Amino acid sequence: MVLELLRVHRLAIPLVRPFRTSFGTESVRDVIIVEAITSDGVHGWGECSTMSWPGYSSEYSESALHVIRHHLAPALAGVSMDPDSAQAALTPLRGHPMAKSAVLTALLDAWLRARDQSLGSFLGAVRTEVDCGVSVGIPASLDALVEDVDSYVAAGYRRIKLKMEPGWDLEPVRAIRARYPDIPLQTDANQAYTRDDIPLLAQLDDLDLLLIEQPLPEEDWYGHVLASRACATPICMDESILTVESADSAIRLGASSIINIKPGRVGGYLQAKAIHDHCVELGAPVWCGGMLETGLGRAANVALAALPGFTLPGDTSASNRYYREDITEPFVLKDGRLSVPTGPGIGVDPLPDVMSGMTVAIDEIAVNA
Ligand code: OSB
Ligand code: MG
Repeated sequence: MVLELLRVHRLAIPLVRPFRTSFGTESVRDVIIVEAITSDGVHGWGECSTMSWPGYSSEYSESALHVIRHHLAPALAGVSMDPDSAQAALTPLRGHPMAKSAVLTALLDAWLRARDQSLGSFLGAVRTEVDCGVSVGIPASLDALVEDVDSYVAAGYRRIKLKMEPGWDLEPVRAIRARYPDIPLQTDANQAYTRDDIPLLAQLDDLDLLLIEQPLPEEDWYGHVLASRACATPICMDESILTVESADSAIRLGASSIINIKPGRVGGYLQAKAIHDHCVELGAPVWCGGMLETGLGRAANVALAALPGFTLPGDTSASNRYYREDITEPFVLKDGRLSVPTGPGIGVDPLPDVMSGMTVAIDEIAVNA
């Protein structure tokens, strides 16, 4: 079995409500889906978690399309499809983890489908369902926030994450904590603060938060150490964690006592599993982050979140938190949990009509034709 073709689909999918973070607002998900087609006619799927602009990290959708066509696909010519060989073929190319993750996941999905093995079983899942949290964007007002959070609590989410930024921090988080004294609650700043703001972050200590996610810039390791020393609330890095080594450094330096693992950000599911395994060895809890995935990306994330070290609820929300119509059968929350797919590979397929209705461009790249 060899990889014959990569078909790269670019979709535009409206979000149910605009998602505002400290780095910008997204109203339509600009998402790239990689379809790997093998010589045996097996199709595998991988989702790229880039956004349309380099706000979360330096990658964005156009950069991913470019690097897939001009660098990743050529690097796979003559390479075996087994997951370690495919990953090794891309390792000499620096950066671009989200583009790599999309391609490697499509290959892995095809490889697992050919062996009739699920991604969950391949990765070492120990759960059949996972606890789900929800990430709540920055709304227009405090009233709008309360309305959003009420709806998510009513839907059964097991943890609420509030996006924050300077000017939108103590007051909204206090309001939600006062309204829901017992709900597991955390915040995410997406790098919006500086070292000067650490005393303000420490004022969140009396709100019994699970963690504060990425308060400072990606490169500010010492700043996160200072924040960790000043705050009783655990600091959890997201954007800074790109490899096993960065996770190891974060924990050993005391920059981050909990790690957010996003497969896209770390270059795929093998890397995500390696970071998980290392964090388990060091005794650091991990949880599965998200990037507003469609059902394709969500299926794989839910499989990852079923590994034993994922002891905190992930940003693995149901399809209807993001999309009126998902491109797979919808993931539905039951008692605050999603079921881990059991079918071969990622265990779900795109609905062809729905997907083609949302497609804005397709690029086909011959690899081993
Ligand atoms: O920082 O975790 C983040 C979405 C897009 C980019 C970055 C982040 C997020 C989220 C949403 O918080 C997670 C999700 O529900 O998929
Ligand atoms: Mg984050």
